[in-house]
Amino acid sequence: MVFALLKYGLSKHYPAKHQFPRPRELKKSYDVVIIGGGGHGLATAFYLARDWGITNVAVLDKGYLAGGNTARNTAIIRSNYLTPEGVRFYDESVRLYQDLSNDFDLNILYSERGHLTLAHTDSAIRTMRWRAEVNKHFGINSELVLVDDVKRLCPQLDCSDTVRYPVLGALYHAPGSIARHDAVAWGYGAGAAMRGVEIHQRTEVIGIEREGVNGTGGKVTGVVTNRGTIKCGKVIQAVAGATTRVADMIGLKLPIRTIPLQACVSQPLKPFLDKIIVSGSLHVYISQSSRGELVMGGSTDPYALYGTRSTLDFKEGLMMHMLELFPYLAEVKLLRQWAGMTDMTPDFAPIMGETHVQNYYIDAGWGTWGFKATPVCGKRNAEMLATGQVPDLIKPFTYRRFPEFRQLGEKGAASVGH
Ligand code: PYC
Repeated sequence: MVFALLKYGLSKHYPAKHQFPRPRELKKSYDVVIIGGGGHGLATAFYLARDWGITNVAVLDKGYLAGGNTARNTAIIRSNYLTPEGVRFYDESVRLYQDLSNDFDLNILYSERGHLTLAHTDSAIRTMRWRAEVNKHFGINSELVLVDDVKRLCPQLDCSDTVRYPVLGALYHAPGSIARHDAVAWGYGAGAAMRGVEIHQRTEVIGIEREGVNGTGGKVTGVVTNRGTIKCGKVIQAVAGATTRVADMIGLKLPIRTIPLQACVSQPLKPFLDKIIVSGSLHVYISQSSRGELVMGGSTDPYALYGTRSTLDFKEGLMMHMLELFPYLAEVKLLRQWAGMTDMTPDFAPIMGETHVQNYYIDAGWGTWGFKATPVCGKRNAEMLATGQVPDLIKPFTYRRFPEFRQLGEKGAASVGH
């Protein structure tokens, strides 16, 4: 073992490739164009190539690879949702995540921690019980636990009854995990590129070409970019934070509001917190990364904005609530603060599947749950693009549910305050 490690350390030929193939000129046409080189776009390209042998694919990103919300989340993975549609969907994602390091031959630092969503009121206990029952019905490991079990599971938490909002219980979801978000993006991107997919960064989509637009959406035929126009068979957009602006190019109006979500990390500390803790009422979520940093966030900003600036207001509010749960962290320093842009839908569920334009598909409305959905989105988007059939798992997320009054009601499963 020691010699193997030494040999590996001194070798110039590491198994992991450090470079993607150099970008070339855009080709004149592709079978599939994926708009958005974040986790969902790259995962779609990966499964298209690996599972369906479709490699005449271009992934276009106006910035750099995985530089949007894939780089700006807090890397929590869970399937303890509230609606049957949500639970089934995220369950597949969790199962895919569990094998991802093997699929990539790259360690994504997947770490199963157990996830506690704290309840501080009777009505929160009722929602946790509801979630636990729906979860169990679909075979998901979740249960309602009362305060003594919360103390046992996470002795680091202040569970005394002298605080402003004493902990009454929690939804405990043992499979709740964290992973390294940039490794996930890298694994999908490298795996797709290795199989022949082209990844074009700094390639902004500025228009969509269609034919047969006669009072209908018509059919997509090409994509106009800042580097020229390309023809294509099918297009999917996966551009969290810019969804409405890209959808506008095909005249699709979506009920999405884009709202910043801020987060931060502390200086690294010795490992002391293995559970992921969420308190919707206190607007706090926290986990400790494998580097020892506390990864923390709270609630979305109170207004819609296309911006990723950090505010003092957020930091003050979050720390005030954090110290109610972990009073002994008062001297810990913050290291970094950032924001992502969340595309919020009215029912807190995503928008996926076909659009009114033939062969133009959408992957959107990820609010504050996009990272955990990355593998299932990639896998099912790829199936949809390859077969032309919308998979059952994503049918409920059609944008048509809004005009047809079939909203899903996933708000009770949000970890983030709104
Ligand atoms: O839905 O688990 C979640 C989450 C945590 C932080 C942002 N979203």
